[in-house]
Amino acid sequence: MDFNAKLQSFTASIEIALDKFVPPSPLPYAGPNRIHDAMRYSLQAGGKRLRPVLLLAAHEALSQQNPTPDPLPAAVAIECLHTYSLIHDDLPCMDNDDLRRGIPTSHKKFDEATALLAGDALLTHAFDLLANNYNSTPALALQLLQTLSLAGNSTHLIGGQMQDLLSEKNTTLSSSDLDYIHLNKTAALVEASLVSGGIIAGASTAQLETLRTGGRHLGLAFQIIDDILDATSTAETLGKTPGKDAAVGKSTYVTLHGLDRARDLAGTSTDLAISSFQQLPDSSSFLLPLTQHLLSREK
Ligand code: GRG
Repeated sequence: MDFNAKLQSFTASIEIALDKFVPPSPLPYAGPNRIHDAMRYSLQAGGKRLRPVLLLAAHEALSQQNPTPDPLPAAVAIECLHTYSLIHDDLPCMDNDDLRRGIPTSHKKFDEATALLAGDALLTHAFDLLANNYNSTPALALQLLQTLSLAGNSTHLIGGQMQDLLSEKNTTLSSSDLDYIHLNKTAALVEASLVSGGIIAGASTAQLETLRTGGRHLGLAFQIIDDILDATSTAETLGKTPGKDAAVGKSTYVTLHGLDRARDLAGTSTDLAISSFQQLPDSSSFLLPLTQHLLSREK
C-alpha cells in the first residue's frame, strides 16, 4: 500500500472510531445535549489526527500481525485529550483565538463556560475510554492510564503550557527554556501516542524506550515546523490564526534562531526520530515515511 493510501486508511478508521467512542448527541436518555454537541463540534472539526495515527502506526510496527487488543479506543482517547488542550488553549484567558481547525473556536461557537466544560469532558472521557475498553486486561489498562496521565499532567502538558504562559513577553528566552516548553507541551503527547501503540502491541521495555526517544525527537521537530508555519503560512491553509506568538512577544524557534536555522533544527530532530524508529523490528514501518512526511507538511 502506498504512503497516502496507508495514511488515509488510518485516518478513516480513526474518524469512524471517534464517532463510535464519543457520546452521541442527542443522547438516548434525557440530558444536556449541548455538552455532547460541543465535544463533537471540536472533535469532528477535523485536524490531522497525528497522535492517533502515530498510535496506530506504532501498534502496527510492533505487533507484526499478532492478535492484540483493539488500539482504536486508545487512539480516540489520545485525540480527546489533545482536543481538550486545544479548546482550553483557545479560551480568552489563554491564547484567545477565534479560529481552530478551520472553524470558529468552541467558545465562539458556544460560549466560554460550554467550551471549558467541553474540554473538561473530553479530558475525562479519555481516561474513561482507557479504563473501560481495556479492563479485561487490567495490567494493560493500567499501563495505558499511566502513560496518558503522565503526558497530560502538571509536569508535562500542563507544566509546558504554564511555562509557556509565564514566558510571554520574554523575548530573551534561552534555547533550552524553549525546548523545555515544547518537550512538555507538544512532545509529551506525541511520545505517549507512540508508547501507547507499543504497549497495546505487547512491545518490550527496550522497544517502548525506543518509541519514547523517537517520539521526543519527532515531537520537537513537529513543534519547530509548527513555529515555521506560524511565521510563513496563512489562516486559510492552517485553519488557525498564524503569527499570534510573535504578536504577543512570545519566543519561538523562528524568533530565536531565524527561519533557516529553525529549518535545520527541524531536519536534525527528524533525522534523530528516524534513527530511533529504524531500531524497531519492522524495518518497513510506516513510522519512517510518516516522520519524513511531517517535515514537509503545509498545515
Ligand atoms: C490548555 C492544558 C493546555 C494545554 C495547551 C496544545 C496546547 C497546550 C496548545 C495549543 C497551541 C500549540 C501550538 C501547541 C503545540 C502543540 C501543537 C502544535 C498543537 C496543534 O496540533 P496539531 O497541529 O493540531 O496536530 P490538529 O488540529 O491538526 O490536531
